[in-house]
Amino acid sequence: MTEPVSQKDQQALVGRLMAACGGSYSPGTRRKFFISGPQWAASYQGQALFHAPTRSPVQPAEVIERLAEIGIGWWSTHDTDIVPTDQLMTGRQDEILDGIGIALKRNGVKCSMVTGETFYDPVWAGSPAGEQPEVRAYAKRRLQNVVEMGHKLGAQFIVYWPGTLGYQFQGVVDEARMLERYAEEINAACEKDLAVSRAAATSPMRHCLEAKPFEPQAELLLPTTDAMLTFINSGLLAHPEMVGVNPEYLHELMWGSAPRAALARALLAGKLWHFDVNDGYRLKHDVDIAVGLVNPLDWLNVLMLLRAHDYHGPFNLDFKPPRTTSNYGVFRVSFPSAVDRFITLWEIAGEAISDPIITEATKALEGGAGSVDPTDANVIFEANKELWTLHELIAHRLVQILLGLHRGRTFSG
Ligand code: GLO
Ligand code: MG
Ligand code: MG
Repeated sequence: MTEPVSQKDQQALVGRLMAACGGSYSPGTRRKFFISGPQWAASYQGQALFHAPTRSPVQPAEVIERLAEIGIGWWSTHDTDIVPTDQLMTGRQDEILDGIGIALKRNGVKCSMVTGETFYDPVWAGSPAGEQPEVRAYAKRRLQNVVEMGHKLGAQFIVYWPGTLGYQFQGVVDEARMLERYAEEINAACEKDLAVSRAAATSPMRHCLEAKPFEPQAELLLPTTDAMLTFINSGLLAHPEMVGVNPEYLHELMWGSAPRAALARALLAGKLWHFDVNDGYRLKHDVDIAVGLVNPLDWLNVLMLLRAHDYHGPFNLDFKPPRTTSNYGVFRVSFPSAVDRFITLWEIAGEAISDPIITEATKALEGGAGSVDPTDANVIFEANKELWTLHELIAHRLVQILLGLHRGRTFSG
């Protein structure tokens, strides 16, 4: 029989076991990384279609304070995470933003990104770019208002997850028309940004499109980061140079893609500006598990790619603390452990990149076998076949480095 732990002793138990886990970085070290904590992740109450909330609400000022204690130096938010929908674009919005500005300053946290909610409110039921002109005019105002909020909070990035841009029933909307209309809304936001930044003599923000393959519509018009890149280059955007992408690790995995390959395509297009980091499973719904809890090896590979290609944008912790984690656990376990796994994987990626065995094997593969008859496939294959064994050797080495086996962690029978 195991001993029950009474309610009053449970936080102390979690705190003690978390400390016993070790492997955590100091707030100062964590702050060196461009990691942002979303308001919506920290204040998520665990609710969903089949789920009642399990946690109580957490106000922005408290989120900012807790992130600062952990050492997360950046904060991101939806417009409606901080201003109720009916108070947007009113004097109350300004008061709220002033209060948040004070909380940010007091805690030494910066706002990195703002984003518009275009999925939750009933007004978006038929998508933010549907048939009715008044809905689209409201969508434009909302996005332009997000731009203003971003400037006020000093954000460098604005993210657009279009949410309900899609449909439940085929044949109701004209997809091409809907995309044209959505582009007009992004254009309105870019124009607003240019006007505001010109007037304030500041730089315009980086506008980043985020795709998701399923949810919250049955069919979505921009389901993948590649679709977003095509949209940026479609000729519909008035300022394609202002628009890049915010891939989300899990959103790419959900449709069966290799997230690392999706990131590589965005990198090559010069459009990888912002990155939502989390974890989950292929071909399942958007479980938004914290980074590295499901696919640490894949994450190691992702970070090797980003380090090798000098990605310098934010890593936005777009996960949902699970319903089984308490309010206390969100800031004692969810956020610090997510940051620490991320930093550890980042450092392991650096180690793997400079590992002498991987370096030598990679160079050998790139050197090839030397000059052989260039017209004879069989001769080329025979000349190289021993080199190709290095592929599996490199894969083994990566797992060794990930698990620390190269440092002598061996198991004997
Ligand atoms: C939902 C998205 C969402 C966006 C956020 C930013 O699946 O991941 O969290 O990242 O709305 O635009
Ligand atoms: Mg996201
Ligand atoms: Mg998600």
